[in-house]
Amino acid sequence: MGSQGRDVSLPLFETKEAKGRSVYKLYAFTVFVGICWVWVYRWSYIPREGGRWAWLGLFAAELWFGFMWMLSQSVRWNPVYRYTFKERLSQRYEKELPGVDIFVCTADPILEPPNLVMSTILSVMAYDYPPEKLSVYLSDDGGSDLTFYALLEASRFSKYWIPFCKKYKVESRSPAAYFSSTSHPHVNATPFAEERLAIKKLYEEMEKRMERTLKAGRVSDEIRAQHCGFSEWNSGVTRRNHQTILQILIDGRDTNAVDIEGITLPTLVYLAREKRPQIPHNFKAGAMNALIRVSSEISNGQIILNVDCDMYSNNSEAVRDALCFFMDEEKGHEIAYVQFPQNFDNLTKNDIYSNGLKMINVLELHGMDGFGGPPYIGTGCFHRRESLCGKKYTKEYKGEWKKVVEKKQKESTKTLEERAKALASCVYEDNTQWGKEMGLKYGCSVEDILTGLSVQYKGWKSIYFNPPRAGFLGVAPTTLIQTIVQNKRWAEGHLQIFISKHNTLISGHGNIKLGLQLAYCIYNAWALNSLPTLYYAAIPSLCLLNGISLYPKVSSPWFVPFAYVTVATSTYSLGESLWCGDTLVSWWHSQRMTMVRYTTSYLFALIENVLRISGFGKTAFVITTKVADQEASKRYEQEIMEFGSSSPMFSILASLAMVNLICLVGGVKGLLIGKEIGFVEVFFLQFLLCGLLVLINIPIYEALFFRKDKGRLPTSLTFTSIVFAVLACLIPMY
Ligand SMILES: *[C@@H]1O[C@H](CO)[C@@H](O)[C@H](O)[C@H]1NC(C)=O
Ligand SMILES: CC(=O)N[C@H]1CO[C@H](CO)[C@@H](O)[C@@H]1O
Repeated sequence: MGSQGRDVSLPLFETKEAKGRSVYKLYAFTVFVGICWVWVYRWSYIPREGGRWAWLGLFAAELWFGFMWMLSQSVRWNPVYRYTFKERLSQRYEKELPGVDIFVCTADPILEPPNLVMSTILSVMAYDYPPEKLSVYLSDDGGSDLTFYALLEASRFSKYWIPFCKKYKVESRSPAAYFSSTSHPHVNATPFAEERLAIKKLYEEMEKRMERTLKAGRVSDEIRAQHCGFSEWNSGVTRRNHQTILQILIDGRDTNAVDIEGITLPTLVYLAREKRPQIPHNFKAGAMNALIRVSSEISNGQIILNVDCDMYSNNSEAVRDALCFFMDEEKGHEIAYVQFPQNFDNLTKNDIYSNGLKMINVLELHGMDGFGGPPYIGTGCFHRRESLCGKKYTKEYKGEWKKVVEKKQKESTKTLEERAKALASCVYEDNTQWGKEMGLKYGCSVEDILTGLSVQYKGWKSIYFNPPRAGFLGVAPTTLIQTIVQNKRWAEGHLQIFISKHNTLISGHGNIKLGLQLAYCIYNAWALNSLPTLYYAAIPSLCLLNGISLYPKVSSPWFVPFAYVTVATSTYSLGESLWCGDTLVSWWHSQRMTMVRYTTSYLFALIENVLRISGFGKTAFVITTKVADQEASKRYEQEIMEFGSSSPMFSILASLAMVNLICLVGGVKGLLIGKEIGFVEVFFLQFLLCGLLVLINIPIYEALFFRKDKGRLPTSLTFTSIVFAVLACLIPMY
């Protein structure tokens, strides 16, 4: 690897295992024993009548949850943590750092506002990395001249922004985040403060111009005259029907492409791949594949970074961090991608919709890393170009970083554009392996997961890197329906993988480690949790109402395993949540959101898969909006759940909440009348379950009955949910 003469005895990164795993394993063992006793009890005491079916159903649900609990152990068994040594990288390889191509995908100028996208673009252009080796590509699936215009503005602003960032080592390098954060020294009259003020003014002017144009909905003739690229939109371009539009806004090879200090700028490219109504465009995966090909003509960086358009870089050294893994002399050559966690900067304190994914980010992905690597989660991920393009890993493979060809052809920008354009046409992929064996895979709503998995099947490893200062910060959904829809899309795609030939239990055998095979199943089988959860959230309560006992008495020895499993897993989950950086209240919210996701998102994901297999529905990519109206934003900040429409998903939630309320009231009534001696003793666990469900649903009762704001549940839904709930309560239990 051309490392002669260097001290390569020290690695570029190190890996540490989590501490205290033996205590954890002991705990897990006791819970496992408890679960087995629960099963034994269910099996031994099946009633002959009076609740036989309810009992059997509960048994099935408990079997399922028990197995899911065991699967969830895989990601807790062996978490590992990674640390990088960037000084060593710089000492050994500063001169021969590889080219890095950064892909940003956007799909809609209204849902994903251009100023958000441009902040992302500017933050990655300003990476602490040799600019001649950095190229930034924006794929605009909206095919909108508004986005092109915004990028043009960004390219101009970058001439001021990048030197400013580098001179003063500014963090974060998203201008929006930088200027909106308040923690800046207000020292006047230092050169820094003056320059900062001047740049801030430029930035605000740019923002205003973009806002004005966006509001007008079209680019004014005056602006159109400023760049010949706008002429592409002369010929009736629509979102779904247009030729390839490729514009190299900054050509890094061009000696005139410099910032105000005379330093080279990173290459900046706008791409709207060709779209025709009758030809499937394969959503984000299609856009990524077009970018892979186009970039191979223009810059051909050996490393590809893929970020969502709303996910700015919060750490200018992230590229170097990633390279510490790829360029490590001993282990680097087997690494296909380095995944950063998906962090967010607009979560409220107690994260009401549990969008922070803390448990996954802080714990579970480290667990997967211990078994060969995290999945590719579609953003904040550095890829080795070769592995993303379908190359198989072999023992002989050695990454060659030195071959960085000086691409200083004398070809003009125009000719280069023309040549690259052909690669983004919609017929280019016909009869090729693109979308199958090359690039991102098509036909799955979590194309990223599937792609990462198949890279792992090809023998590559991946790395999860979660530094204390977040590498990337994105925008999380801020309403309930957005959260539910996003989770539905994820669960749907995961289930599609689970029931396909890519299922990790089958195809993974011999390709990836057992721990990883099991870990993938936790997520792949998400949607299947919906039915057992619905069952568990309704039937024990209905049986309480009907006076059918489903759990052991408090005085029975069988009560012990139930109590132990419940208390131990809840306490552990609370502890884990606090350890991951959540608050007590956010843990409680996350319990509610688990219920919500399991009974709505996952149920619909399951239904959609059933429809798809039986040849009805088709998967469609839904972009979650990044804008919310003002009142709703305010409620979000106050952590009030946002409903506001009568989605069928909400009907389920409301009906379920009503069922539990009625059952609890009915149960308490039975208690007061004193139907039986020892009523509480017999029904203790059912009371507990039903009571907890009512407690956790309090925000839903508020939205049904007490709230007056626009985010409440509509009155019609209040009625239907009551009717549904009463009907459910009238069903006799067997
Ligand atoms: C983002 O970067 C800023 C500036 O370095 C830092 O203060 C902040 O903690 C980072 N955010 C996260 C979530 O790590
Ligand atoms: C884009 C967006 O919705 N941003 C919001 C993120 O959340 C903060 C409050 O926590 C809002 O101020 C932002 O407007």
